[in-house]
Order: sequence, then C-alpha cells, then structure tokens
Amino acid sequence: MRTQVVIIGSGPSGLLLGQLLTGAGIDNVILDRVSKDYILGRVRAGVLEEGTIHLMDRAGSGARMHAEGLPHDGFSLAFDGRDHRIDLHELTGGKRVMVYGQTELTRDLMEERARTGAPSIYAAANVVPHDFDGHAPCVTYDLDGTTHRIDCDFIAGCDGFHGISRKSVPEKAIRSFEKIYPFGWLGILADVPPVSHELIYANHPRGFALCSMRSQTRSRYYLQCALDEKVEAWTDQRFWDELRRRLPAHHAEALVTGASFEKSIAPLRSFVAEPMRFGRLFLVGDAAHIVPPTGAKGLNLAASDVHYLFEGLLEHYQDRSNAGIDAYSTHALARVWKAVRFSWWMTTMLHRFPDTGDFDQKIQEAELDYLTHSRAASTALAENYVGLPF
Ligand code: FAS
Ligand code: PHB
Repeated sequence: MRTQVVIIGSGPSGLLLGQLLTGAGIDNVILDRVSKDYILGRVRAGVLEEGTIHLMDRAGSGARMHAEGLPHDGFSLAFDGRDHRIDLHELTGGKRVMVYGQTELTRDLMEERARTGAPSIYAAANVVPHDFDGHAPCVTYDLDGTTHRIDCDFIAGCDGFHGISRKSVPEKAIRSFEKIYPFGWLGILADVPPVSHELIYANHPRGFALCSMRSQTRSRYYLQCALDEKVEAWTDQRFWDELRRRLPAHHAEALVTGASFEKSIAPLRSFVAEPMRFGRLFLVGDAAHIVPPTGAKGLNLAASDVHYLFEGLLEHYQDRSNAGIDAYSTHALARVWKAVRFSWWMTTMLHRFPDTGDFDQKIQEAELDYLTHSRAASTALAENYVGLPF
C-alpha cells in the first residue's frame, strides 16, 4: 500500500490531522493499536479553546460540538471559603472556552472519518516507522497474523506519551525535559447536575479540587490525591465527603451526589521532547509533550500542533514549499512551552505540595491574593486559559 501521510494514533491528534488532510485531498491512513471502543472508553479532557473549535469546524466535525457543547465565559477560583470569578469573556475582549468532552470530540471525528471513507486500521500490532531520516519512509504493522507495509511521504507520530514514534528516534537526536508532580488527580464521572454552571478550581489545605461537567446533567469532579492512592480505596461516599470538605460551604451544601460510573487516578507530569521533527517523522500532541491538566491545555496543545503540521503539509503539496514543515518544530514548541509554563503555574498555585514549608505556603496565598485583586494578573491568567494565538 502507498499513501501520502501515515498517521500513527487515532486519538484527537491523529483524527483531527487525518480529517484536515482528507478535506484537503491529501491521502492519509490512520493506524491504532487498540479498538475504536477502547479509545472511546477513555475519559480525559473537557475544555476546548476557540482554536480547537475552529479546527473541528474545518475538519467538518463541529456540528454536535456546537449543538451540545457548553460555552463558558468564566470560571471560579475558590480559597479561604470564598469564590473569586475570573471573567474570561470580559478580560480577553470577548473570548470564551467550550466545555465538551474529549470522548465526544473523538467520536465526532471518527464518525466524520467513516463518512468520508478515509482508511483507519485498528488493532494494528507492532506498528513501526522506518527510514524517516531518508526520502522513502514507510510504516509496518501486524494485523490478522500478517505483516503489512505502507510506503508514504511523511509519518505523523500522533501516538501519545507511551507511543512508538518518539521511542523510534535515536537517543542522540532528541532531548527531553520533565517534571513529575508529587500527587495525582482522582477523577469521577456521575450523572448528577453540576454544583455550579461554571468550573470551580479549589485550593484547600486538604488539597486541590476541581468541579467540572460534561453537560447540565453529567458532572466531572477531581480531587488531588497522593501518588500511592488506589481507586479501590475510594467509595463514592468517601469521594463526595472529601469533595464537600474542600469546597466553600455554599457549594458543599448545594452539591448533588450520586453513583459514579467512572473513577480513575491520573498522575501529573510536565514533559517536552525537542525537536518535534526528525526528517519525515513529526511528533504531534502527547507524543511530544504532556502537561498537568490543571490548565486544560493537553488536548488544546495537540490541536495547535495539528494546525502547524497541517498548514505545513498543505504548503508542501499545494505550493511545493517546505517552509511550513521546516518551521513546524520551532512554531509548535514556542506555543507548547508557554502552555507548559501556564499549566505548571496553575498547578503550583492551586495544589498543596507535601514538602511545602511555611514560606512557600505564604507565597501561594500571596499569589492568589494578587491574582484576585489585580486586573493585570487576572488578564494574564485569562488570556492563557482561553488559549494563546496559534
Ligand atoms: P492520545 O494519547 O489521546 O492518543 C494516542 C493514540 O495512539 C491512542 O489511541 C493509542 O492507542 C495510540 N497508540 C499508542 N501507541 C501506539 C502504537 N505503538 N501503535 C499504534 N497506536 C498507538 N487534557 C486536558 O486538556 N484536560 C484533562 O482533563 C486531561 N485529562 C487527562 C487524563 C488522562 C488519564 C490522560 C492520560 C490525559 C489527560 N489529558 C487531559 C490530556 C489528553 O487529553 C491528551 O492531551 C490528549 O489525549 C492528546 O491526544 P493525542 O495526542 O491524540 O494522544
Ligand atoms: C475536565 O472537565 O475534565 C477538566 C476541565 C478543566 C481542567 C481539567 C479537566 O483544567
């Protein structure tokens, strides 16, 4: 088989890139090692920046997102028993975010891809990119007991943090930067109405909490937890009781609880691999970088990588120019590092660190005090939260 672009990974990065390329008449094949259902069973991001929304529209996959997504003009920081609203819309001159689950975004892209008939191969084992430092790259994979080969012009490594693409790059050609946080997030999904119409990021002496949602009837909540916590040790009742302790009294009293249908613990890390291009192989999304979810940036960074790579490939095929793909890594990393900084800053400001001393705690309190009393400081938060320009 031959195609122009092989995309390894059928998560948001791979699917969004695949649909943009298909729409531009650039042939592509998506490979994933698991099934569609497995991918759709993962519960992850919940907040979309306007840039991501525009890319979904350009990929022909935005209809349900606009119909069911929840536009949000602001969110609240909760500490010392009180809420402090950050008015994103006013502070950014009219920008907002949309609450729409990554699972639904992925489903929309999968359904649009099936409608266009572009090829996706699932349950592909032993996917391996070859000769991407030359002019004739290819990808091999095993399916139904047979090894297959796809010759191509380019390979997009959209296969996430644990994928094969970044691991296929010679160690001397890649540099990584990492920070591991000493806690994780225990997340829960339940079909109960959200405690507030907007998100609440809570800083409490017992730990961070986040009140989010997927719809007016489905809530998504998170609690900071120790890295050695086990999900099995958290009954629904224990989760709800702890969440109430970390929220201001008026929210704790209003909280509607119920049976959860998803509960998981995610570790938090910041990670960046440089560069993001190796000859004919491009790293995209979580394959190249990871951020703690505090700033709601992971999925949205994947989208901006896709934007830069898609524009570069379009220029290569339509204008016979390599300027865009040559600039991909530099352009993507410039935005990645600003989002990594913002996600680190939000995480440092809102979580309780096990080794926090009295001085560090006073600095955190001063940060929150300055942020909620300075228009300049809250504007800086708002412009990062809605997403810096592509
Ligand atoms: P993904 O990891 O989504 O997709 C990679 C795909 O590649 C997968 O389908 C995988 O099966 C496939 N793959 C991997 N190795 C392969 C191989 N060798 N061969 C073939 N296929 C292979 N972001 C937020 O903004 N907010 C959040 O709240 C949030 N919560 C998260 C919680 C968890 C537990 C995790 C892990 C991430 C979370 N994220 C969050 C970040 C997340 O949303 C990612 O940014 C997003 O999934 C990135 O999409 P992709 O780059 O497509 O990577
Ligand atoms: C979510 O709804 O899953 C979510 C929202 C905002 C975040 C992180 C996760 O910062």
